[in-house]
Amino acid sequence: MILNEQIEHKGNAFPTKIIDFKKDVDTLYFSSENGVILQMTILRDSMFRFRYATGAKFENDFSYAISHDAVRGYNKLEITEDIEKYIITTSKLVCYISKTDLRSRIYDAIDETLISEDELGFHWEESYELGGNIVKMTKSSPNGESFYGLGDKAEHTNLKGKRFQNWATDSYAFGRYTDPIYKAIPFYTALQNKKSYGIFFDNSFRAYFDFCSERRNVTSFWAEGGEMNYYFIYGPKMQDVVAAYTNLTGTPELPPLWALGYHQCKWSYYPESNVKEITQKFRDLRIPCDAIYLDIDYMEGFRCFTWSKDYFPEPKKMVKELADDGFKTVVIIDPGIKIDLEYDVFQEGLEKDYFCRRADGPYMKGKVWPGECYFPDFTRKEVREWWAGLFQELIEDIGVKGVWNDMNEPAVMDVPGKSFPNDVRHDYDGNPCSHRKAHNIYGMQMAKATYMGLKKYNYPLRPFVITRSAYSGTQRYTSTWLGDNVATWEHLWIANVQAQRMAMSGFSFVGSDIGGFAQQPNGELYARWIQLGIFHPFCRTHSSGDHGDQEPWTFGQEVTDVVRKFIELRYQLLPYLYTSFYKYIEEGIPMLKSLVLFDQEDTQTHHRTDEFMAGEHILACPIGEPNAKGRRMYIPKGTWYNFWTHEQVLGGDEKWVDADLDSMPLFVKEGAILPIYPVQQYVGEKEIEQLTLDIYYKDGKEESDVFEDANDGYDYTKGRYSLRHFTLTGKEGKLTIKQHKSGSFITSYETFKINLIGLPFEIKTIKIDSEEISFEDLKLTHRTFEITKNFNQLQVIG
Ligand code: MIG
Repeated sequence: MILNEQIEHKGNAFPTKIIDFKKDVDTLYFSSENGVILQMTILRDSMFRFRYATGAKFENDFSYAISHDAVRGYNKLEITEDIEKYIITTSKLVCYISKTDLRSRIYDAIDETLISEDELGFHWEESYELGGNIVKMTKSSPNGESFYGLGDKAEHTNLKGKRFQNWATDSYAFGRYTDPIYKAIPFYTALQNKKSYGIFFDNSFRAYFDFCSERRNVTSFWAEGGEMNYYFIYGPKMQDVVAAYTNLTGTPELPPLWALGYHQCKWSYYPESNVKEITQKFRDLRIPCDAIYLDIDYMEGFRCFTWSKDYFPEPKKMVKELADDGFKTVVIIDPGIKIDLEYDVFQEGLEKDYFCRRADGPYMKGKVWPGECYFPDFTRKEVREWWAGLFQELIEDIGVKGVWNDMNEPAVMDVPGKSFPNDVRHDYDGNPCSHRKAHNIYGMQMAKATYMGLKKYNYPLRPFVITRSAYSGTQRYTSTWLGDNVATWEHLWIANVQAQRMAMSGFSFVGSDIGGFAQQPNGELYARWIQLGIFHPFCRTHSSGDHGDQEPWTFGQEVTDVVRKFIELRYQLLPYLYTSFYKYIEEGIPMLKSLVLFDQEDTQTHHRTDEFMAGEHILACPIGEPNAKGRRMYIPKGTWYNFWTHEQVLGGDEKWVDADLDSMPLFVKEGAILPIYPVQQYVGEKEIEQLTLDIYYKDGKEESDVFEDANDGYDYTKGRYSLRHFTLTGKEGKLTIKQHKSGSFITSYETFKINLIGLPFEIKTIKIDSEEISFEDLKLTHRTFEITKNFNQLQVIG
């Protein structure tokens, strides 16, 4: 490991005193005597961008991460100066820029507490061999500060005391301490004194983050090239920091609802008869499933966009038969294109000069599954359009519904570094560069090109893409899985923290290979992993072929029943899950929340790893070891209901929770209204005839939403959705639920089935919109009754 100190001694340069200041609307320029310019942009009252040039000139301002739809604008901007500093004031923050060395210091504008300050601040080292600078930033970190985020790191949720590297890497059978791995997401949040801010270091070169690992009270980040270019985002609520970052880097479209169903995968299901056997078994055993995956063996010699004539002689027919049985077919597509003059994709790529080249002109040649390959330069618009076009047959004609992009770190076999050499050239959309700069965004641009193809040929239905590699902003185009994990209990823990971490890094549509990719789980581990997986936005069992079977029925009757029970639960919770997806894309609220994100005021949450919120109202915690009859877990402050027993629990400390193999610790926040669908074997199997609302009584107020639409297509973007906003108020013998509905979509059902849970009184009267309704009309049995979906106010009176 290179120590900062060693680097510092190699000849760091620092900005000197400010000799010029200019303001251009929302952007400020501070120039130092030695030619450094700090460009500071006020994006929001709580979001500043800091960008530094050395040598008096900035690079072309280009980023793959930033969304075109990012919100911009502030209420207040005031700039003053005194003898030592410039003072920039917005309605949320006050920032000092030191006149002697450009260092910044940021305060909360309201209570004037210090939020963050540069230690050495920006400095750099010239990189003679490769050109440009190694750009560095150090900030002071007070005792007690914690750090979160940073994409897919397999470590403890709280990153304090550790150092990480961002360099997308194929990491078969990675472990808790393997770093870097598949993704490069240079965004983290910090929490100190109950206040949170975030840093997004938008630089795609190999980058490092040190969270008080080398020096106790210093956090630093640096990159091997490019500019020091970062965004400072203030909360003080961490959830607002994450939402603002998510807005800045963008959110996806709604996925088709089937994409939130259960998916089954293996490397590889083939031939066709094997695929049919698997799908048939799901239906026979009545285990819901929406998608079946084909791994690399479906192709002819691993050539992308071909089908093996032996294994899949009639793909269109097979895909149709699967579709008739409620299965969507998802296929893998890798970036490597086999060098084969008879192969049309290769020929065309060669003819049109779409493949990446080495610095001196030869093609980038690397070995992957098909053997020697060339690789498209997805950082060129023309190449992405060509790639998108290659999906026409697969999607439009054959009827494939989703595509899975693997090996896009990019991975190359049997070479040092397991990827392209640094000198490989990329267009970087008109900003030609070496692989040093393009490596971390290569997978993202491939996934984007794939997304464009699916969007075009699946229209008017929605695309579904999965990627293994990602940079910030990739969530706009695709879902993701966490790579080649292992069937061990430790990996169940890793999958849990990785998914939480991805969600707090703006990328909610994430899931692990359930059961583990390498090696084979026993039934108990598989069942416990399914229990975790059904709360992840992307829910797929996947495993490598050489370690035995991994289907829900592989491990005997007891496990099969447990797995069915939990997959059924996922299908019942689909409207809840879909609603949380909607809140994610509309408001940037992560679909999974580590407890620190849920209640940062409670310091007990700052070091928790296992418990998490799935959506707004469900608290889940997987069982993480064998032979458990339950576990201890931290229940956050507030009142909760045990999901299974409906027993009320007061949070604020650790508690033992029973959970035999057929159960798991699950709690519902009091006041929640959970929308429930009937079990279906796949999305769309049944028309929903009634929506069940499980209402968890609260003495007080709580809000819930239910989002529904046509489950696919783009009508929702034209207002054809149904968003029900419920406000529940419970007090002294009276429970009131108000419904506000927006959107013009008409749901298929006419009535709600109401289940009242935890109601502390006997029901004497029920009123809908102030009118008393007879119990007979309501079909009241105990605390369950049916009412019209169109009520404005429901009152249950004791
Ligand atoms: O070198 O396509 O992570 O999900 O099954 C292995 C075969 C290539 C790695 C992926 C995995 C996939 C496998 N792939």
